Amino acid sequence: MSVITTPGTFVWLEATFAHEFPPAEGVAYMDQQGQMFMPDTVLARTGQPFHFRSSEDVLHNVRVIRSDKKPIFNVATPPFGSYMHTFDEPGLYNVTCDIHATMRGTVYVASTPYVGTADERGLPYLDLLHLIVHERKQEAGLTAGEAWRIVRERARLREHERAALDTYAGTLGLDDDFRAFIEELYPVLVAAMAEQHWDYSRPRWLHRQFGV
Ligand SMILES: [Cu+2]
Repeated sequence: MSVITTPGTFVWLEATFAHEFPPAEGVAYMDQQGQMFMPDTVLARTGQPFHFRSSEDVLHNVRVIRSDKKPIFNVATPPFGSYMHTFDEPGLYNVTCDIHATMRGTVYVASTPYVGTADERGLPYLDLLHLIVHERKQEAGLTAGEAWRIVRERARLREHERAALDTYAGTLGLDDDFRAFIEELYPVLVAAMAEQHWDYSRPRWLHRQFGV
């Protein structure tokens, strides 16, 4: 715990939620190759141009549905064609092709730049964790604590959620112990993000929200 609760780390976390962020640089993309989405998991920012493209001589389409089932778009991507979209809202989006049922992709859209770009080991992982917990909470009307337990227990995670966490941890080079550490500490880190200041009421809030 002492590692994470150093003042410097809290300052860093405050910055993730308290400020306007510069727009994302560059274009995010997901390709269609070998009748697969490549890469099949992409992290993007709200407002960042997202390029869905096809690099093969096969007719595909791209259907994007948010995790709460809201359809976002459905377009054909002819051979070597492409489609540009900008995600306005953070969340988890499922990508499928109706022509090839096995094609599946996932796009995570974050409102902060601290997804996939930060150097701080483990903190981008926290953002992804937060996104998943938040999504679960919204979908099912769960408390934050219940949603947090679903993520920690793993067994009740959906396949794409588990895959995203695993892929991301792999990309960041996080070992299982470090992941467990971040997951265990999640309520404390969220409390710090939500409030900006660690004050005397936080322990009570933590108890109410997470039962810790
Ligand atoms: Cu296809």
